[in-house]
Order: sequence, then structure tokens, then C-alpha cells
Amino acid sequence: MADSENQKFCLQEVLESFKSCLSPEKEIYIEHYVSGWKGLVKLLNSLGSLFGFISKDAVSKTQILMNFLKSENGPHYATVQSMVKFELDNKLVDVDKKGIYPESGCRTLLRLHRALRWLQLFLERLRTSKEDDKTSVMCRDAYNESLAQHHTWLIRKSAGMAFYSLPVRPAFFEVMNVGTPEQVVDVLGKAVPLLCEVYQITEELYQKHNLLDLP
Ligand code: 1PX
Repeated sequence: MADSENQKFCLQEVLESFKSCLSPEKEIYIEHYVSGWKGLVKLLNSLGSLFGFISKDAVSKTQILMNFLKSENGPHYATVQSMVKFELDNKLVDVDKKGIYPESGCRTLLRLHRALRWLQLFLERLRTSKEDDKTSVMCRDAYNESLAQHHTWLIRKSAGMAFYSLPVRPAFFEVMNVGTPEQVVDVLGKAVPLLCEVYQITEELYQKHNLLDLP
């Protein structure tokens, strides 16, 4: 049987995961949120060793969340909303400075949440790009507008170097495994608003509970 971790990246599949992570009440299921990220990691892994350090961090963060889900407190980690309530009610989050909960669910998900903003900006640039636009520039601009402000100088430099090695737009569209460029643009047109909705719901929840700067 094929190991799902080793299967090829497919943008459609990632889109399905992010779609299923929204409940009718607009709660976010952590299991599907994490599945979406796992799908994206497959694409990262196909881009070469310069992206290895990014993939490693994403895998470690998805693993932390999966471990909570599988733990005896698992039911509290079903949705982002229930996780926030459970961890705050039980004082399981380092709020001002790193302490005894350096890997709480709330701070771990916050890192992926910030990366989701990068993804949204990058995919929107890809969607509206022309054939000879540079993926590296789209990626860098999206990064500088979002994640970069949360990263150290060293991470920013390493990320910048990795971006230079991104495939050109037509090759990148191939890697997305969706079909013709028109089909890619079409799927991106569905993906961006969906990611935007998931991002917005999380952002408002974290803002309400003052969690946007967790160390
Ligand atoms: C259809 C196109 C899809 C492209 C898919 C690409 C998937 C990218 C997945 C990136 C996930 C990155 C998570 C980063 C979380 C983070 O900010 N971690 C940092 C802070 O964590 P800490 O625990 O220390 O507080 C951590 O220091 C980060 C380390 C790794 C570097 C992160 C650089 C992120 C650059 C994002 C751009 C990815 C380029 C992909 C090119 C397609």
C-alpha cells in the first residue's frame, strides 16, 4: 500500500484538507488543518535540499499538534477553538515569555498560522502572475510582507537563498500537479479565498484572546 507521506504533492488534495477543516459553525478542525500542511510539506520535499530546514520545522510543528490530538487530552484538541479554551483554562500556555510550556498547542499553531498568511500572499501572486514572472520574487515578496518579521536574520538569509532555487513558473505549475496552467489558475482562484477564511477565523480568535505574540 502506498505510504501517504511519500505520495506526490497535489494542490487539489491540499485544498480539500483546508476545505474540510471548517465546520458548519466555522470552527477549525486541527486534524484537517494539519493534513493540509502535511500535503504542502510534500511539495517542499520535492524542491530540493535547500528547503530541508523549512520542511523539518513544518514537520516538527505538525507532529506536536498530532501528538496532542492523540494524547489523553485529544478531544480538547479537536478544533482550534477548543484547544485555545482548554490550554488557557488550564494555564498550559507561556503567555509573556518562554517557560514550562515551550511547545504549547497555541504557540505551535500560531507559527503555522503566520505561515498560512505567507502562503495566501504567495498563491495570490502566482494566480495573477504572467508566464515569465519569477516565482522566487513572488515568494520573497510574500515572505517579506508576512513571515519575515517573525524570523531571525539567519533564517531570513537561509530562506532568501532557498527562494532563488525555486523552479521557474511553468515548472512550478507542473509540480503543483493540477493540469494545464489555466486549471492551476482556476484551482488557485478557489484556494486563496478558502485559505483567507481559515486565516481570518484564526486571527480573530487569537486576537480576542491576546495570543498573537506568544513567545
Ligand atoms: C502551491 C504552492 C505551495 C507551496 C508550499 C510550500 C509549503 C511551505 C511550508 C512552510 C511552512 C513553514 C513553517 C514555518 C513556521 C515558522 O515560522 N517557524 C519558525 C519559528 O518557529 P519557532 O518554534 O522557532 O518559534 C522557525 O524558526 C522556522 C524555521 C524554518 C524557516 C521557515 C521559513 C519559511 C519560509 C516560507 C516559505 C517556504 C518556501 C516554499 C516555496 C514554495
